[in-house]
Amino acid sequence: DFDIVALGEPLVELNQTSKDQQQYLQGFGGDTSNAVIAAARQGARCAYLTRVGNDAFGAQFLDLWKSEGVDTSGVQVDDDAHTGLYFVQHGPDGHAFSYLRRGSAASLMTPATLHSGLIERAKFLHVSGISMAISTSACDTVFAAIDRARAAGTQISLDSNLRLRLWPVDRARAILRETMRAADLFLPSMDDMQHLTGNDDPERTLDWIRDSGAGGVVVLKLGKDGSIIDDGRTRVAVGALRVDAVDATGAGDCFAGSLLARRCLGDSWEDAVRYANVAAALSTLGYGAVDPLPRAEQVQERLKNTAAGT
Ligand code: KDG
Repeated sequence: DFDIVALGEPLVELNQTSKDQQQYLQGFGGDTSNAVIAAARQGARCAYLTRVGNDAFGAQFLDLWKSEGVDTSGVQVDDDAHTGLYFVQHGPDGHAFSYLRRGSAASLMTPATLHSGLIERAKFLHVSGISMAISTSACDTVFAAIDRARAAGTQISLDSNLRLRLWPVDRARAILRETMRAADLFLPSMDDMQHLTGNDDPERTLDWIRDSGAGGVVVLKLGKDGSIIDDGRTRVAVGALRVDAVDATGAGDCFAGSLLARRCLGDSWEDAVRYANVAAALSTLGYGAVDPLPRAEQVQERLKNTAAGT
């Protein structure tokens, strides 16, 4: 059995490591893949559902997941499509992504090709806005996965991960609203919500989410200001760990994966969010989405030192 089964698109990452020399470090990304690897590093039993190309990058991903202990029985290999790719460029305003992903193997997922038997055996199904934005057939696949999760009693986790280059804001808002109603856990970022609602106030944003019909736990991510947990009755703010970030790529995914992992290991929401805040901060200390994802020992150590004020 599994703690977390995630569904989405893995992307090979080419990360600019220096502004002057045009050098790129190859790594791995894709929000839901990052999340499931982060969760596995915290000790959760994980599986990933996707399609990769029958190419060198697809093979590298399969090796990566296996080496991270992520089950790949739900990964299909497509002979006629490629594994997607993105570049990360760093500037004064943070990082920016450029994608080469149209027509990728993952975007060709359909409900009919969705592997059966994994979602039903998991505590959580984790999906994101990106999983639904990459194509209409992938979006249908997410809805099919959610139906299966509901029928099996598997909880549904949704990260907003809004990418406005992938879909128009009106469609993103409508689909995310529908999905957040189905979610037992919704993980929006304040940035994403600002694009969807036009307001930048956390309390009003949480009200908007509740008014949209979200009935589960909502954890609103405020970046370096931490997060607010809204369990439907009370709202609790949890502070973030201040670090000198090098590259924030994948920090939100690390947050999602670590939070889910800690919930599966029995933490309260507040403890799990506190843990995930620290894990996400540590993940920004190196370049790339996957490489700097911390392991449980590192997060525990940092939590201990933070509690002791060192
Ligand atoms: O959160 C990091 C991801 O955005 C990155 O790994 C690439 O999945 C990606 C995307 O579609 O932006």
